Amino acid sequence: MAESSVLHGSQSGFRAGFVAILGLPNVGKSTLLNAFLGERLSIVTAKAQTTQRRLLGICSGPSFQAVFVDTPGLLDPRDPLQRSMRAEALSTLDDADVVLAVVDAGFRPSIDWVEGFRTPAGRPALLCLNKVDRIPAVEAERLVEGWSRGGGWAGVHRTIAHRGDGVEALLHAIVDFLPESPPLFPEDDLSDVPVRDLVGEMIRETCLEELSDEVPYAVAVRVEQFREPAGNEPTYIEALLYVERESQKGIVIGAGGRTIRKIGTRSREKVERFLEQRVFLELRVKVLANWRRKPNHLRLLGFRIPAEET
Ligand SMILES: Nc1nc2c(ncn2[C@@H]2O[C@H](COP(=O)(O)OP(=O)(O)OP(=O)(O)O)[C@@H](O)[C@H]2O)c(=O)[nH]1
Ligand SMILES: [Mg+2]
Repeated sequence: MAESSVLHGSQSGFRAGFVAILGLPNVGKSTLLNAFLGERLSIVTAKAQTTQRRLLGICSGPSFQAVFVDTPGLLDPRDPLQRSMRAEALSTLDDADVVLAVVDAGFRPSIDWVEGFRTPAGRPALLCLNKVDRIPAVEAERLVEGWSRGGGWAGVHRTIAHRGDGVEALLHAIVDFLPESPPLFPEDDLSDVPVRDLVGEMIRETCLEELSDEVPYAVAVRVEQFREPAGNEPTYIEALLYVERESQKGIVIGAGGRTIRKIGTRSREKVERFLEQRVFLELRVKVLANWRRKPNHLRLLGFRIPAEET
């Protein structure tokens, strides 16, 4: 921080700040973050509640640094894990310089929900209508016009996040509302999340893709070992997959170990692409009874527990 102030302190007009990305589950928040960065940093799946913790994605340009904070989708929590997820999402409002509220055009979100959302922030909030490929163009236009007329919003934008449509314009609009400030992070940094945790997330993403119903939600991943390559050897990564019950352990392993092998192969391919290195990935499955309901277990797995539950 001190170093970057010295490096950039004399540059006037540089803008930097935190941008909280908030919205209901599955609206495309993580896809948007990745589109801003041009990098597949945050995990994305077709299933709701993919993101469980906040994740910084640092987007640095010649005259700005937008520090995006991807958050878990806001929902009415049903268990301690979901309470942790909601608290984590809402806590990002405290530090946000700009709020980016994302809604899914396909759900024709009501104006009440959209308006209620903006209230707690008290700082510039932009509204992003994502997935506009799912509704006729005239309807998207009508929604954007209606919400823009309502005032209040610092801007209303349309995007198709997975294709990158509208993302550049949205980024420019966000940067206009960032405060004048030197960069907050070194400009080469992509995130504040350690690489081993990003690897854990890639494994969890694969579990969400390969397992069905409630099972993938009962999987928590912890990377136990991460050894940089020595000479020609691949990077060695060992991860534990925690499930809540013996029966789930059987499902994750699959007949003759087929499922866990597939999860392992697909995860390894993702990690190799991300690290641009050869990887040896070892997965083990362990039962941590009802971890989603137990604050102590959640803490062990690195989740923050809201103050009222400690
Ligand atoms: N058709 C369409 N699909 C999209 C668009 N943006 C994202 N998606 C898809 O929507 C699904 C959810 O995307 P995510 O980025 O994981 O959504 P999220 O809001 O981060 O979800 P949670 O982390 O569960 O809160 C994925 O299958 C994406 O590929 C879009 O503009 N159009
Ligand atoms: Mg997400």
